[in-house]
Amino acid sequence: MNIADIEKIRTLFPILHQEVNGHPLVYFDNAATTQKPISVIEALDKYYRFDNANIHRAAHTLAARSTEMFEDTRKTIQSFINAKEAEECIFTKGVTESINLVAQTWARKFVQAGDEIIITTMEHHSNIVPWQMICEEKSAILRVIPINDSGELLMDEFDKLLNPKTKLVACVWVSNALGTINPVKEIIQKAHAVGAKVLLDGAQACSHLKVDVQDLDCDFLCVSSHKLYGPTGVGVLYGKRQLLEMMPPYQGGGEMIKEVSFEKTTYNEIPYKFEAGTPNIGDVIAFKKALDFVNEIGKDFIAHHENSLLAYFNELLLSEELKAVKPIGTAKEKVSVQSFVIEGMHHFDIGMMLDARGIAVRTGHHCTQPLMNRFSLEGTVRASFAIYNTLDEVKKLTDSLIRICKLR
Ligand code: 7TS
Repeated sequence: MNIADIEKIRTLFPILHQEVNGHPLVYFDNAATTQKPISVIEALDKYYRFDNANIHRAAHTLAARSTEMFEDTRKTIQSFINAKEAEECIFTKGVTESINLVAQTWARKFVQAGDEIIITTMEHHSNIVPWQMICEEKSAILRVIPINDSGELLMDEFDKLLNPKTKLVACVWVSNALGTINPVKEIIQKAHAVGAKVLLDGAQACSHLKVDVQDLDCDFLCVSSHKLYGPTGVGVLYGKRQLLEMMPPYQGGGEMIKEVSFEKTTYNEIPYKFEAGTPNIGDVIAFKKALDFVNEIGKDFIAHHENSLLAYFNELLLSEELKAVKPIGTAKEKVSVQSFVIEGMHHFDIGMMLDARGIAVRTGHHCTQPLMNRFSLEGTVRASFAIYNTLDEVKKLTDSLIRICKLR
């Protein structure tokens, strides 16, 4: 890792250069949302100053310009995830909407009574509740892959759950609470062998890992812009063309139609069939700049730097003064997310004390209540590191934790 490079990257993020509670901000809540580089902020400003117009509809110059930029983001995300075609990338509000879209269209059409959907113990609520809703509606059955104490999937148990009634495996690629990287390629191969489709929740994976949907052969991948240095309110649903074409529309309205009469409406081609109404144009356009930012730095460099932050944090946690700190999520394969608890202290109090020193972490159940139950916890403190974080900041966190541990 080159410290000079990281210092240069930090200059691209205006928000990092401020004091919080009298201390320089240390932002370790990146799994909730990442900060945005200046290129993203300027793209939003430029769009509303010079280019704002509704897309796909008018003959005028601004509309043509904004349509071109909007579709440019689609091409950029296509190559970012290596989809075969840009039309396989549908813009949504985020991962939550991408999952609900598949649940309410594909699953509603193809899941029947007695069919089974498999998820994992470490899913975010957004990859649990939509499937519970469809299972209830269809009298289908939700099955859950258990995990070990390190937070790794028990793949033998997955093998036992798979059967010809399995219609879908909906699985988080990287756990937001534990950081575990799941063996998704193996999961996809095994699921396909029994004829099931696979949806990957890529909310956390896409900012840390290389993504190649053709190599993975996943059927659906859900992506969120705001966890990838882009604006909030933008996500992507990737789906294989053949599947998207078989799916009914999600919402009815403008843009998703070919022709409307009171007797009958015919639907537009993909991706527009799934993009009813005026989308979040400015944020989609700015999302391209976030993808460009990640591409310029490169996933190898990002992974290398983030892994060194995680390794340093875990090394510091071994100190005698921090022996009350218990890491939660110790999988062999993981990204730069570390949950922990301190014996005898409430996670929320720890979060407040860290905030008093300008350190932003997440506390609570991280929208993974069943996972917290698996560890018999109400919640954890979670530090999640991104490309602009430094070893020095990690040291500040452990120094503060030492002080907090002394208060026990
Ligand atoms: N899936 C995972 C694994 C997530 O981490 C999140 C958000 C979502 C789905 C929802 O994504 P969205 O695009 O709809 O926002 N995770 C978190 C978090 O860990 N703390 O705040 C939000």
